[in-house]
Amino acid sequence: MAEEARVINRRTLLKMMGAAGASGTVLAACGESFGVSTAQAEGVTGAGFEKSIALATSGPGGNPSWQPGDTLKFLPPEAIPTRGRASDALASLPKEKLLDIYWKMQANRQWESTMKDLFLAGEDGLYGLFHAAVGEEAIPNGVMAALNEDDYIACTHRGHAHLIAKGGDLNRMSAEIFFKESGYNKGYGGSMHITDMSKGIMGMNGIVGASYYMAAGAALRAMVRGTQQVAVAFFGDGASASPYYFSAVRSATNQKIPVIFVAENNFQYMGLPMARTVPTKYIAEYTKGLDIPHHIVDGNDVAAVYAATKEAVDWARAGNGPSVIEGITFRWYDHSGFSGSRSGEDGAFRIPYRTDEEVRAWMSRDPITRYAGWLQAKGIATEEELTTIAANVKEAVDASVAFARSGKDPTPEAGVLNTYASQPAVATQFYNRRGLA
Ligand SMILES: Cc1ncc(C[n+]2csc(CCOP(=O)(O)OP(=O)(O)O)c2C)c(N)n1
Repeated sequence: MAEEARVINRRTLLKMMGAAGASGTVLAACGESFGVSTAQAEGVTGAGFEKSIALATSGPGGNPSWQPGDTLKFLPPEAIPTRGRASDALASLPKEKLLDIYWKMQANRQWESTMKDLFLAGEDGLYGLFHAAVGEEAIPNGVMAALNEDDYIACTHRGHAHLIAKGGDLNRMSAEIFFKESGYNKGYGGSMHITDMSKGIMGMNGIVGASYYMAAGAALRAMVRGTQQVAVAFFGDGASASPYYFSAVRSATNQKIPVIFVAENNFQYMGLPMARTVPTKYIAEYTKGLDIPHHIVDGNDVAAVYAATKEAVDWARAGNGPSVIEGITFRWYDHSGFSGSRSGEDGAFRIPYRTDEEVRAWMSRDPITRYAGWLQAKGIATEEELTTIAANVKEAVDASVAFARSGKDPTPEAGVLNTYASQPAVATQFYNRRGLA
């Protein structure tokens, strides 16, 4: 039954996306990623779909010099443009803040790794999509270290690390993943809708490319009110293909809106290597024609990300408008879920659109290990202090799982809460129309 259900879900998803007008590349990415054969796809969306799969995965287009495994060209780190005084900029922060960054990076890693183990063990109540950002922790934490608490962020579907780095609550996050009433969205949203406006977190988002205008809108509001707040739009290399990206950066430049566009370039667009989706070497090259700062940084180095963000934040608060930051990084797991991975072990292997060699190479550039080394080399923390922090995080993560497990399931009646149907007049109309009143 499980396999049959999965096939139906894939087909339904593709059908829905086809109906919603998703582009050929997006559909092809889905088809490829979900392992749907072209014959199945043909039945779902017609001949155009089959063609688009073929084009997106093996036809001309994209950047033909790119192939799976080519991210190794970005290694060693010297190949990535570096920022001279990045390390000094980070070191100027107080020790308490630097250790808080370490706590949050550990929490990103341990929370998602724990969820992975629970998913793999078939934990009751855990289902739905889960996009792990393990391996990418330096970008959210470098960015957030340069923001104030009341600044805004608009996250992606791969946003757990954004939430934790901006101060999201582990208990409420775990409870939401378990679909419990005590979760951030009262158990009705799951991973991709977690939002915490009290912390400026405008939410994770299942709509790829939605962050641009959410962040630009929040930043425009701040600009009009003169509050000095800035907003950050996180997005992936795949999302950079959206036409909304160009128009948002253009509009923000035109109106000097204090928004920062942060590309988390992990080279992977669902089941497609960046080879097929990005026509240039760097995403930050797309908008170079606009007279705004573009920073390309080693996205596995918190110091580099922090320094670039600090410059972008200062630039925005001074009334100069947007910046683009591209962090070069790599996700250790599959697009969604945990195929190719094992309980208690890091990374996912034998995934068709990347090579195990490159996964291992990127894992050897682990942003957390590197940050721990930096803290010790600078004499900011001892190994013992860092071990204690990691142990404290483990306790907090375990406690969040216990909190989630002990939570109540939402009632079916609560399904209409906060919707028009919860307003009596609207609800009556709704039920009348269906002959249910
Ligand atoms: C508008 C829209 N199109 C397609 C999808 C399906 N989809 C979900 S994630 C994803 C890939 C996004 O890739 P990228 O932006 O590189 O981010 P990453 O997953 O690598 O973090 C796609 C195509 C979607 N959710 N929304």
